[in-house]
Amino acid sequence: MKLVLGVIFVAIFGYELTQYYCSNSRGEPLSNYTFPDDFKFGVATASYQVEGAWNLNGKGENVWDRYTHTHPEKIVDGSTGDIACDSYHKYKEDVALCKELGVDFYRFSISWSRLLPTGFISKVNRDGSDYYSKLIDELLSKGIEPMVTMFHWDLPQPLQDLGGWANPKLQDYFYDYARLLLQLYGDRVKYWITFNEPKNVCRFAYGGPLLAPAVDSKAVGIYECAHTILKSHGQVYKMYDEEFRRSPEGKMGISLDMMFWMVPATDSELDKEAAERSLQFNFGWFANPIFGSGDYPEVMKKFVGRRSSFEGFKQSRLPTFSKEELDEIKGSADFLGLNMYSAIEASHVEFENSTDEISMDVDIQASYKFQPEWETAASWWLKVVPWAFKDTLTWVKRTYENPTIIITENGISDKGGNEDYNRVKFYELYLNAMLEAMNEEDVNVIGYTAWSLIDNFEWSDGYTNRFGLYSVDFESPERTRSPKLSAKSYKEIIARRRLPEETVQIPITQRLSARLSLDEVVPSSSTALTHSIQLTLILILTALLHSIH
Ligand code: GBH
Repeated sequence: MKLVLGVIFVAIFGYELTQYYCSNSRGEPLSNYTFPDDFKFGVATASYQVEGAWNLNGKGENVWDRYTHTHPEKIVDGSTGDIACDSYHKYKEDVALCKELGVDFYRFSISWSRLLPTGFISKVNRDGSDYYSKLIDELLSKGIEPMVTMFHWDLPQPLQDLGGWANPKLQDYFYDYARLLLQLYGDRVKYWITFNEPKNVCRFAYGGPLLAPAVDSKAVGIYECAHTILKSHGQVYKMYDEEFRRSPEGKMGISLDMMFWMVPATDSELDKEAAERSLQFNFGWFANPIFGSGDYPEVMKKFVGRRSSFEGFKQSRLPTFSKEELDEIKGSADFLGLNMYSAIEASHVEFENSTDEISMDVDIQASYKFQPEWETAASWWLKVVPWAFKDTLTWVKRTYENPTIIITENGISDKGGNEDYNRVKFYELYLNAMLEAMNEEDVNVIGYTAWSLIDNFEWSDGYTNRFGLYSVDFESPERTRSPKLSAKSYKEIIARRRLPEETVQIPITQRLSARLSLDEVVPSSSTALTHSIQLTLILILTALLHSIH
């Protein structure tokens, strides 16, 4: 009896232990597609999230400096990017990590106010221009291509004081800044991204309290912001194309986000339309003018127009482009940068006659919820839905006539630690879905970027949610970087140019639904069941073993 029980005991515990210690034991099968030889891999960061040195050597104040200093309560842990990962001083270490991973390119962004402390072209901060010059040279000397984002959310405060992106004048100031970047670095940088996720800038920084400067203008400012950004992008692309493109390899694009792939809640026509409409309002808003027919999506014009007139506006709250502007914006990109993350379910909402709220949310006429069985990352909005990546890519290909796509961000958050099995698995599953889209749907993806190289300041989540392939010790003045399991697995994928045959097996103690507190996650019922059965068995066995003694 004792022996039998002992064997069962060892079987259950032993199984768990092997899962924990043998990182080689694998789970679900992956496709055996390989990455094309010329496929490029990279990693990404953004200036405010990693640089620190917020007021050193002539840097000016930006909206994130102002926001975190004056509204610590808006940041989950009350933190700031004052020091962050201290990449301003440790950029050589960051480049060394890129080298260790074997990536082809490093995507980083330039801090506008480090270069132009006032935001305007009249005063260039020499220290700032040197800093990025050194970073670029360091990358090139290690055989890594720089991919530069001109604007990743840290707008100079003096420009915000004029209304920020809701002010059409910003187009001129962005033009001056972009021109300077092209003059300074155009000879060495082949990949340019004008804007990172303009939708999130407009929706969250001008339409509510989630990103700095948290202007609350969710019916008007939100659309004006997008309008200025689209015009700015078009104008800068034209300048690049006409004056700065050094070789056919020189490329400029924009990074648009699929924060949520939209899944119709039911099979009804109305819900299907609500999902498509939501894609158009969130993605088509920027993609259709640049990559599509060349204006805001028809469905946006219709819905915002109808709602605006119902509210008493003489003109639609959705602005209109002139013919020249439309021409300049249409086709103004050599590639579509896609930031891929999560998915959500969309349902139709009837036109609301009785609400006082005027907002883009009301305009869209859709409501959203997550499917309870989707696993969640540490960030509430980030659900692990790999097939959404394949569906997104297929939809983007069909909707925008097969554009050249670079995945400029993809990644998952957790609460930290270097044994990040969930991240290893996330990358395996998402890369697998991407390979399926490339091979089964002929989607033209030429590069992929993991977000992020290192743990960093995750906007209003501060340092509570971590996305890095390398961890950063934020307690230590050294901001010591160390590799997580995911760094090793990403490195191996890049070197072998293929995925392992099966996904990594996640130790039970590390599984997403097991690790997060209940209010953060609804555990998937099957995992919860397995856990409770296993636990009960272990308890019964322990009791039995005791009683035998
Ligand atoms: C990207 O945004 C950003 O480009 C990058 O800087 C960021 O670190 C990364 O992804 C991970 O978030 O919705 O309440 O959390 C992805 C979408 C939009 C998610 C802004 C976080 C902040 C407010 N992000 N959002 S909230």
